[in-house]
Amino acid sequence: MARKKIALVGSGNIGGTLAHLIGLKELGDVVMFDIAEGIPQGKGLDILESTPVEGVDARYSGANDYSAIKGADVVIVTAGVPRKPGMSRDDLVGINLKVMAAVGQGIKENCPGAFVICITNPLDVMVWALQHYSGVPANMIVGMAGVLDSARFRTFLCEEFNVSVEDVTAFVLGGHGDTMVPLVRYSTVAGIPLPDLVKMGWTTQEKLDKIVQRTRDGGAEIVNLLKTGSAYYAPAASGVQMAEAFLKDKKRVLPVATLVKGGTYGQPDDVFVGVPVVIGEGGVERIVEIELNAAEQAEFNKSADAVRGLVKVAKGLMG
Ligand code: A3D
Repeated sequence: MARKKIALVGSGNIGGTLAHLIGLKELGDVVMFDIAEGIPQGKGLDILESTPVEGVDARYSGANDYSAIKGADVVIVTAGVPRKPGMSRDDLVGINLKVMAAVGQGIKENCPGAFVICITNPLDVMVWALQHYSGVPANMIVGMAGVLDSARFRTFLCEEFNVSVEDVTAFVLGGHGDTMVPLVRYSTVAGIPLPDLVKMGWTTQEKLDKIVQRTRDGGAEIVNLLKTGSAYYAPAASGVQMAEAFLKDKKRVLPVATLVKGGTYGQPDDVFVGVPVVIGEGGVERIVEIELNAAEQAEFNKSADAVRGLVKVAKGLMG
């Protein structure tokens, strides 16, 4: 059986980390693409030269021409510009929209059957734009945000409770932005929901509220520390988990940005936004619609409306 082909469109900080992790996990052969000449070729060769040390088999190549992604099984898109201190994700919409137009065309011409994972910000709007430009069916295109936001939430909860990362689960819904909705009721330590842990005296409501806010600000916290760009280790790990779920038909239940339509999650019209889904060989095989209480639904609606607002801005720019 031939190895799977994974195309990374964008070979910057996240692209390079994705390439490294994919090799370490032996998920397939990697093609790195970028408009910057020499970067995908250089990073690809560097990582290839690490494979004998690691004892993993994966081929690497780099390219500046979209024909290199022909026949890819998975495409992970990080092409574009990250934010700098003082910028919001939404400030990137104009510049990264043009990038999605080019990437979408490249996918359409070379690998329209691929499972596409978008990471470029502002996330939910870029997934919408990439689907528009690539024509990939809605079940085969997702945005990475919820896995990362949940991982940040889980990290802070592990620190608070001093328990293993393996025993903390968390759900973050909504758009990837200031309006994201960390779901406290559905987040647990070994199955015990967070509100119960407050009752058990493991933490206080006040501390929990602070953790929720830190999760919302998780991206900005890193941007302010790095000053020259945004997070890339955890975003890459999150993207790889989603790719693995598809490639190995794992049926993982993961929060991703997907097309929510037909009244699902109480939405009046179609919108790409973060909800839990099952990912397997069919891409998004099912949306998991959990019951929200009135406050959670209101927060989710606000988040979905923020995405709609930005899609409107994007449509205006597209003319
Ligand atoms: P960076 O290291 O700058 O890499 C981006 C790469 O894209 C660079 O190598 C560019 O040369 C390349 N590029 C620019 N335009 C094009 C184009 N038209 N075609 C192909 N390649 C192009 O950034 P990064 O890797 O740190 O971040 C990439 C994106 O991910 C940014 O938009 C970030 O905002 C976003 N991001 C999203 C999350 C989420 O959780 C959704 C987290 C962190 C970063």
